[in-house]
Amino acid sequence: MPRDAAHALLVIDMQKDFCPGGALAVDGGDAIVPGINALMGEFATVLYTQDWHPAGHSSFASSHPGAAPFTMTDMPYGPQVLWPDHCVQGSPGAEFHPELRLDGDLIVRKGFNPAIDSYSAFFENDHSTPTGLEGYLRTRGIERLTLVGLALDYCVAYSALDAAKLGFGVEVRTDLSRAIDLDGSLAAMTGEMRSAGITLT
Ligand code: VGL
Ligand code: ZN
Repeated sequence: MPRDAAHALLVIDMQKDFCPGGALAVDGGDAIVPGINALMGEFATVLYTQDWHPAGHSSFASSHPGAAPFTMTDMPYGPQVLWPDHCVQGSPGAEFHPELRLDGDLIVRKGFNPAIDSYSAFFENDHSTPTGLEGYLRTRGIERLTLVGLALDYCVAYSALDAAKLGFGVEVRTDLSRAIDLDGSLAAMTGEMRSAGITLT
């Protein structure tokens, strides 16, 4: 039995590069695929995000001479983690996990602007450039979201926080998500999500 039509499932960045063996692998990233697939059966509306960077993206450490991955830099829009090259448009690592069900409704690509990273499904990291997802959800009558996927302390958390800010009811299934946990990011983002009234399950 699907849940009510105003409640959608948002599957964040379940791509090969975020799974073991990938360029920015999250521990246990692939272990959540069967549970996510099963959960899809409970929702009438299923949406996905796909991290989708051009080669040489400004969030890649390789684009900053001398910079190591997992260090910080200052971008015009604020502090930014420098990542290993990952989810390059058209590369195998940018593909979804091969066992992920892909019979849902919409795929939102993000991170394609060379100068701005985009953790959230709603806004780029300048917190003002929209992806268009808000309009899609509102015109489809979606009022509540359940989030799953990768990574809990980056793209899942930023998406959940923006969704809550925009007035959607938000639940994050932490059992169907896995974290990168860089310098305490998991504890920090968990705290922020709780303060924002997001249900962590
Ligand atoms: C992500 C870092 C860089 C994520 C994406 O999906 O959480 N993290 N790009
Ligand atoms: Zn990325």
